[in-house]
Amino acid sequence: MEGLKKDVIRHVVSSLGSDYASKSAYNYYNALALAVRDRLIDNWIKTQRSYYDEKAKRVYYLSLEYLPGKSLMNNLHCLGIYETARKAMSDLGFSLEDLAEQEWDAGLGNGGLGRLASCFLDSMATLGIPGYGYGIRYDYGIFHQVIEDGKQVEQADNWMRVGNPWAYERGQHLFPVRFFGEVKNWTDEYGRLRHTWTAGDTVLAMPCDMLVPGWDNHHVINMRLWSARSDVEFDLDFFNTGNYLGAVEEKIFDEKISKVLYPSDQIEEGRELRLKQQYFFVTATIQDILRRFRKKHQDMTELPQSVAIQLNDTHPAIAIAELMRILLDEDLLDWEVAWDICVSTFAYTNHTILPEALETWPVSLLERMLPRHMQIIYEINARFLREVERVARSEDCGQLCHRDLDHLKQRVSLIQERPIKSVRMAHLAIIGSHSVNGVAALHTELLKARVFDDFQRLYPQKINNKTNGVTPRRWLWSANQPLSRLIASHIGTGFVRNLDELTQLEPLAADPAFREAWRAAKLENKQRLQAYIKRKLMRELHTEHLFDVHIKRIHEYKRQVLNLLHVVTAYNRLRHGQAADFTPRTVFFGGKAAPSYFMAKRIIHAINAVAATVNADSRVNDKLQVVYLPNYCVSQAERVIPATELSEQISTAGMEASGTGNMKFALNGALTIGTWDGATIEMAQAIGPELLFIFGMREDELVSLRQHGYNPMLYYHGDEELREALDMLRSDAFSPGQHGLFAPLVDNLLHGGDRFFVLADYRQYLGAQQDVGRLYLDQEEWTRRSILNAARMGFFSSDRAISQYAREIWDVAPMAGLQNGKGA
Ligand code: RUG
Repeated sequence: MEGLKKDVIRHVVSSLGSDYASKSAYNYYNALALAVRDRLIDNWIKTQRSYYDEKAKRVYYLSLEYLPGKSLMNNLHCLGIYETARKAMSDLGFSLEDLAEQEWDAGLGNGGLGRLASCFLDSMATLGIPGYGYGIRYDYGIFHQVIEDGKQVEQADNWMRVGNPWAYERGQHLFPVRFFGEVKNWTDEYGRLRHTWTAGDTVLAMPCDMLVPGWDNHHVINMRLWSARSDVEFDLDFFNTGNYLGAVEEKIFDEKISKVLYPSDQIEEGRELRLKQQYFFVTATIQDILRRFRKKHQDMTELPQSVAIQLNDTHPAIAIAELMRILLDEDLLDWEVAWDICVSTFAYTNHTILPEALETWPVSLLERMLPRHMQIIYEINARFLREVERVARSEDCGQLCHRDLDHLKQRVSLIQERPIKSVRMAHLAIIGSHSVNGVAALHTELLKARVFDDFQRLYPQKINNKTNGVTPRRWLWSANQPLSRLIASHIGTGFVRNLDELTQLEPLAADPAFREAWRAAKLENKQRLQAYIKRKLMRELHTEHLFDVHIKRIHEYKRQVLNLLHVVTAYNRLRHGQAADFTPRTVFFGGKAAPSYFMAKRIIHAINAVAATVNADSRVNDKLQVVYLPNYCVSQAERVIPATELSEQISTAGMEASGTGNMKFALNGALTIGTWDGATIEMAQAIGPELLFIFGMREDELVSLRQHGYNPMLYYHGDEELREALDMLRSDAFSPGQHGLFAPLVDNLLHGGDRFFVLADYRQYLGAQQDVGRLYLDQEEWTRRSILNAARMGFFSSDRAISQYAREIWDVAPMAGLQNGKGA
């Protein structure tokens, strides 16, 4: 402890240039972070060296998004120095918890996809997999959400303003990134046509490394994030003519590439700068990967034995064309050889079946910005379509009908002709990869049967499932110390590394004393949340209420509106005196809406309007409260999830690819009210469906309902309570003086086809909520189920997911000496 204290003081003085006696929390947080980083860097260097020494096959995880959140607590726990740090900082006059608050969330992602990437890096580090995360170091992460007059207002997330003590910026290792320009043809000595791309503009990519430690194993992996730097400090011509601003303009323009994260989620914006970001990140990453590979290899055909590249969604899919370009134009390999290398190296994870989220890029844009890549994509397509023809005509192509060949070719082509001629990035990713995986069992089945059915017939082995998982280090141990300590006191701490060990809790569910202790841990977390809400929102929570929580991105398919209709119905019952047996509850909502997503923003407004009415109504507000948690982010989730008793996972069946919040809640002992969707299905199967509140129509039932003509008006006319709730929303009951403010929401349901079947599931949802209320009154039974939920979550560890990727996709083994946890 004395060593840590000394290091902290030294950093306050020599790294931060401050007086250690000034006792600024900001300085002491930074100094502590630097002292922790010092303890990571040696192991990071040793880890990187060991990869070379052991000629390890490396995994590169390419993701345009990460959501690490805050690093301090997690890193202290991983290093096993949490208690030491707590005492050291207390000696120095600080509470560790307060210091941790000084850190800004690294919000370099939109939601589940980015958080999954961060969980995966944590698991690679813990399992000893030689892995690297690659991404972009956005200067501005996901916007900061404030709620003003009930509406979302976006503010810039200037997370770098106060510096980032965790990152090493490596200004000496810059990689050139080229755009635009032209392609020249030439003939090589064997008479083969070759191509050289002479680019118009060049930008530089600077690596910023953030260290990701494993759990108690000395294995520290790297998350390398690229930051754009101009290759001109200033233009001398301008400078000489006295035009200083002109001289720096180009520099500012170039550095714009990594300025800001695109805040869309499941809605592709298709903007030129976004494509620039994708290529910027991909080419710098591929250059870095090949630089490392070439240190030990001359023969490029050995690449797939040494390197596995996982594409997190289609965002980095242009990497396939980029690697082909390098192999063809720089290494001068033949097409077939280069293509084999690519396909054997790349693997692609799909995260959605929503058509509006499947990326396409206009051919005209690609031709201008990346002319050589567009040529390569055309060539990949031509060869692929010839192959499709061959397979379709072959005897063994069971279901493929060659009479339908033209249609088939149009459907699978990399190029879509309408509405504008574009490249389908998902098709590029599928064709250029040896593995395509979905993220939960149902999602993968839908990929095979619906979205990519043609590809499933063409390549029956390619599409596979890897159900998502979450890291128990952050989402149980670090976020929920009261519960973790209780668990550890009964079954030891092995569960942090091997989550299956939680099954040892099962017999304890029958022990009243253990149940009481379990409830006490939950209460402690509820009180902690109460204090937080009081501080942030100046609201008093009732901790004896059932805490019912719906936090995730705001999207129509996630059906926050269904939850809101339940709230309005409960409100009506209470004020009409029809709810004598109502179990008091506080309903929490939280989440960000994409700034361009009108309906999602209106949903936020409606939730806040209903909250204002309900909370102000003294007839009901001792029994029903609604809280909107502004600026939902990783660190907020770490506070809210441990305090949650009911987890809302109510997406339209078939629409949520997996969900990972669902796993975090159950792991922390919340019971789930949910639809038969995403990974909630597998959770119900692992836990026992009777221990969750499952309701609603299933995916195949919805398909058939749609086919037979779904008429939401029938539900409206046939259900008095539903009608009352919708009419209130449409009128000014929640928006005094602003008649019709929420009419777009209601009209969308009643006259817009209710694409997400809110009305079809309303009555069943109400029934399930009634079951929830009833069960909550029986605290012994509730607690028993809560314990069993947590005890059966072992499968949903990201360690299990990463082990499957490593074995079944990457063919990568953990580093010797690390399999059992402890490092050398
Ligand atoms: O919506 C999905 C979630 O269901 C899933 O759990 C998560 C991680 O796999 O990815 C989310 N997602 C999908 N985020 N962006 C997309 C589409 O690009």
